[in-house]
Amino acid sequence: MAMLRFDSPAASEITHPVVYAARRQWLKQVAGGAAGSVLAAWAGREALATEKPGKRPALVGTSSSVPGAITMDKATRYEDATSYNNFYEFGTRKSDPARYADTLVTDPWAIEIEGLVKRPFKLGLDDLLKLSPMQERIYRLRCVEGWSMVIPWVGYSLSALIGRAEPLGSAKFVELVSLADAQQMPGVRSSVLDWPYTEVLRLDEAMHPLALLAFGMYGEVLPKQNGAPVRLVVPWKYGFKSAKSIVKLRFVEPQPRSTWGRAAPTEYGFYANVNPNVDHPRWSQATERRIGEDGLFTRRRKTLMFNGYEPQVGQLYAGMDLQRHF
Ligand SMILES: Nc1nc2c(c(=O)[nH]1)N[C@H]1C(S)=C(S)[C@@H](COP(=O)(O)O)O[C@H]1N2
Ligand SMILES: [Mo]
Repeated sequence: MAMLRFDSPAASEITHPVVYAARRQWLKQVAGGAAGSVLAAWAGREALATEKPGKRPALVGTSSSVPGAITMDKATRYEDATSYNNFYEFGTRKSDPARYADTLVTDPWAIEIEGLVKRPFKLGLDDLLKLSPMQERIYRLRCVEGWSMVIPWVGYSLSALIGRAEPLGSAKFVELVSLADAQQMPGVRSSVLDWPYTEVLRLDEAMHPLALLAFGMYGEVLPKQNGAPVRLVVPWKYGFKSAKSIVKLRFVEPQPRSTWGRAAPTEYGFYANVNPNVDHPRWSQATERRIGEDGLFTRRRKTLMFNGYEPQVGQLYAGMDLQRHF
């Protein structure tokens, strides 16, 4: 496997080189029995999931050693992070997800792997939980609307699942597809967005260690309004890239559009990297309001390039015109 050739006739049969390393690491972990004993914590999670914080089953991970994975910013209050949400499947008001998401059934759950992969398959929640050791990461999340939060997530790098998926050498993008079930999700009955909610990452972005597949937050399983049982968190991109309640990963080429990209292509670009120098057509992105810091004299914070993760992810976009590729 050392000599990967993209011009060979069998190139489409070859595992993508950026994925190959992740797959090897995943195999090592499985072989070494490093899978965490998080399963017990998930017993009875469904029954507890709508109760108050502290009563939820724990989901703890060791602190992450991935560079940039821990910010020193003060974490947003749990009450704020779970009551001020965007999850249009449950309504367009910030208070809707906390109010209505209890109808979401998070168990049983599975993620389907399809598209340009060696062979399509499905992974159930129990297998997903064992795929890689859980880590705690404290990330800033910056919403395109101008507010931000700081959340201690629990999960592992998306690269672990991609390594397991074995995308072909021809795969260049990965689509992350959220559940769209009108029975469980009242918002899906409206046409406010083109369901299912879908987001897209370039494969090398998806393989970056900071891209997190999250199963928990604040040491507990994810509340439904935050995207239970499994969601994406891409901290250097605007919040809408971080798809919730994911049921499918599809490996593709050419570059597909995401749900927001289709809805308003001039407002929500493909990359959606946090960038204080590129305004949204209808408002500035130079500053942000940190949820929980509200008050008459609270100053807005300066938004940071790549949301403060430039040292870690800047090289992914080297030489790119970020005004054009916003
Ligand atoms: N499936 C789905 N995922 C979604 C959304 C959504 O409406 N549906 N909203 C996005 C937006 S705009 C933001 S800012 C974040 C908010 O995540 P949070 O509520 O956990 O803070 O989720 C993102 N993921
Ligand atoms: Mo957002």
